[in-house]
Amino acid sequence: MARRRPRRRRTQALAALRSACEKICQVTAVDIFTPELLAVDPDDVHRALASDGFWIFDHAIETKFAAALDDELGAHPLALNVNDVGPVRFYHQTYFTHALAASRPFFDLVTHPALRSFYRAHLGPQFRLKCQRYYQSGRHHELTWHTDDKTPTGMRTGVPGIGVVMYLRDTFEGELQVLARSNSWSGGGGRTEFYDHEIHAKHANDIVTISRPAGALILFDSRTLHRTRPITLAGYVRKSVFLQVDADMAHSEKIIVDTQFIDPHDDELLRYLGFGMPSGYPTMPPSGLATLNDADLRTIVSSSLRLMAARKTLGPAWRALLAAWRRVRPS
Ligand SMILES: O=C(O)CCC(=O)C(=O)O
Repeated sequence: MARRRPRRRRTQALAALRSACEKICQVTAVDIFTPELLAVDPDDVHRALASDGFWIFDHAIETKFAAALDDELGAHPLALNVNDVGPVRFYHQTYFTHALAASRPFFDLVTHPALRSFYRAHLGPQFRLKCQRYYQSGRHHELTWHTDDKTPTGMRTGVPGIGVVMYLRDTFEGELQVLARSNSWSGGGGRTEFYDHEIHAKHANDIVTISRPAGALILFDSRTLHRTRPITLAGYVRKSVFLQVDADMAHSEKIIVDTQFIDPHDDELLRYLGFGMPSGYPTMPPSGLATLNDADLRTIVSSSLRLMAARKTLGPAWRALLAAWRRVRPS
């Protein structure tokens, strides 16, 4: 009798360990990038970024991986009074900025050696993750023409950098648009924001609308003008990953990461994630109560009212029952 219990516990512990290992194996067994992407010569990417200002690879992310990542991160509820990282609502968008602290697959994607080889080819050995996000964009979202070589207050920095967009679902609405070769002239006037009408008037022939199926990978030079085409289709939600990487080692948004994902012997990884370096830039977007949408507010109000009503009615009834039980229970 005395020996059976520990053995059962050991068996349970072994079963739990086996199931945890299986889970890890399942995650790592799913390839992130396609063999075609892994065969790309980083120097070709560099040449395209330098001459055209952007580079597109259609079937870069394995479809299964893209869908699984979207399912995982898209299912997280908003981080409302939860003691963990989670997504926030910003008007027509949902941003999961700190997903490096929530998802191993997201971490493995963002830090993948293939992406790092592209950054190295274009930026040299010193590059750093400036910000990262999984995001969903719904109807009425749009982003005006802009460049990314700037501080959070819009001051041009001139620091070489790369923007990365990955489509997790087919994207034929609200696509990323880039202005071909604008990396060669955008630095001239010191501006980082541009009006739609001036781009259409002066550069209509250079606008590239990147309509692609799930799994597309797009890299653009930080000086390349780009925007998000307005989303007009009711019910449509664009789902993507966005990264900014640049050669400025003294600034980034705050990177929050689950330390168990990190290989402490990978110096380039530690530098990329900014270990021991200043950050200092505010986390985007500046979300708050005012950026929740009407449906969020309705849900919060109705669930709060239900909770308060339950506390006021069931609470006293429960306490009365407990008191009665204490009086009658055998001592
Ligand atoms: O995903 C897009 O369409 C563009 C994202 C972007 O440029 C940004 O968030 O600054």
